[in-house]
Amino acid sequence: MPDSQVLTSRQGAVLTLTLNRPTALNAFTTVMLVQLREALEAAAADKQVRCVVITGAGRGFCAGQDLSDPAIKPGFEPGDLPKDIGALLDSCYLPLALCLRAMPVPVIAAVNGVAAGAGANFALSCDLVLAGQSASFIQAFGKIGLIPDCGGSWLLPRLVGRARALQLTLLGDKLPAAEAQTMGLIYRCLPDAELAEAAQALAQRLSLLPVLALAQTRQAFDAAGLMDYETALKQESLLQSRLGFSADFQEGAAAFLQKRAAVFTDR
Ligand code: LHQ
Repeated sequence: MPDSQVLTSRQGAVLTLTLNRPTALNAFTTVMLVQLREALEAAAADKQVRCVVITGAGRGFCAGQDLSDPAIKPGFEPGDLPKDIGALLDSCYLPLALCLRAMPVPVIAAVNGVAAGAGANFALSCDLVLAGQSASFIQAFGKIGLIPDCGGSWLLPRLVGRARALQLTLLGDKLPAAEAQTMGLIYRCLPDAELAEAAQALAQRLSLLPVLALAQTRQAFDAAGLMDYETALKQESLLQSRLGFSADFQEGAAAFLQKRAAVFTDR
């Protein structure tokens, strides 16, 4: 679709989704949020896709919610009533975030420029976050009178601890990608010119691994965060039991014993 706000391209088993509103730094419109979720759902249903990369067109990754979108735009005339932002979260952000966290394959964010507000938290919700040196992360919510959304309230303290999460969100300062790596917020900061190729190489590498187990690792981490130790151990037994019957485990163990490269096929 030429006027799509989310572009898709395939390289082998890797699907790349590009947020495509470069003149507005790829700020999320209602249309883009729906197209992004639909693209992720299509990837989840397509057994040929074994890894997804998400990036932005132009100089930004995503500037968060488009504040001029009719769904939330404030009225400028006396008597204009505010819109219900919670309704937009419920209808668009919540299903998108849940879809991302339930993806049956690894998802890489290739953050090519500024990631602000919900754009930052969407990127940080991906499994591995690569960022170009000129990229930055801004928890822009407080400056416009909101709290961190798109999973940020859950994710940020878990990623960097309460003190740093509060620093990032209360102050809302621009965090350069290199510092984001140092504080453990993201996986890796790279020279801008290397980002796209590095993201593809990482995605190709992941696509050759048993992606079923990789996706379930993310789900096990997420669920274990809410469990006591013994319950987490029992969850490990249950998930491991299921994976033990998978073709990928049979293949992985056999390939090791037969001293050959494994070929994984499960999804
Ligand atoms: C934008 C935006 C934008 C529209 C840049 N909207 N046009 C909130 C409400 C409802 C429901 C769900 O959840 C949320 C969560 C959120 O995401 S709240 C946070 C929303 N985002 C922001 O507050 C960030 C606003 N943007 C900025 O502070 C700056 O644009 C940053 C720091 C991201 C980049 O600054 P610059 O590099 O100096 O670029 P710029 O400001 O010149 O922006 C370029 C263009 O993009 C410009 O348009 P123009 O026509 O003047 O060239 C901006 O108006 C437009 N743009 N962000 N969120």
